[in-house]
Amino acid sequence: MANLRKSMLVVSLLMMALCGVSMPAVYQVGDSAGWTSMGQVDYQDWAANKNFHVGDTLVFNYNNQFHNVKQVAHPGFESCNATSPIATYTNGSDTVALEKLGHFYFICGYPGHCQAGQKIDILVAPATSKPNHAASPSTSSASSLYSSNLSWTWGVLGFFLLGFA
Ligand SMILES: [Cu+2]
Repeated sequence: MANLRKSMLVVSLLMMALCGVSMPAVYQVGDSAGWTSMGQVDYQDWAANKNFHVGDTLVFNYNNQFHNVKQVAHPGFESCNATSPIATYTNGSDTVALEKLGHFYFICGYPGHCQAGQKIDILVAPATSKPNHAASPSTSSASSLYSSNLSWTWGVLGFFLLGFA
């Protein structure tokens, strides 16, 4: 029975790997510049070439004497109003889990910093919208959606069988 369990585990892991189920990623906001108002970083540019998925993590690194991180709703993001944040982070090395789909808006709550560009809009998209559809743009999203679902089915099936083997 042990061999069957092992091979089922290998098969299910292999299916998940082959079909491109992406592993959670950790993003340091602004890369080495971190979370700053000094103008070296265009945070919309920084976010624009990344694909954020549920399960990914953001890390905000900054000097907490001069900055903080306020997660706000869309109006607060647009108007740089941090008076009713959804969440506030002040450690200086803050980890934020992206737990659901949709927009996450973050601004610095210090006066003038958001206006100076210390604000970021993170769009968490479904894991199926991978950037690898250059080869056949018209059909690949449908097929990758299918294969991704299939791989999850196999993965779930594999673990289910493991539990009862
Ligand atoms: Cu700031």
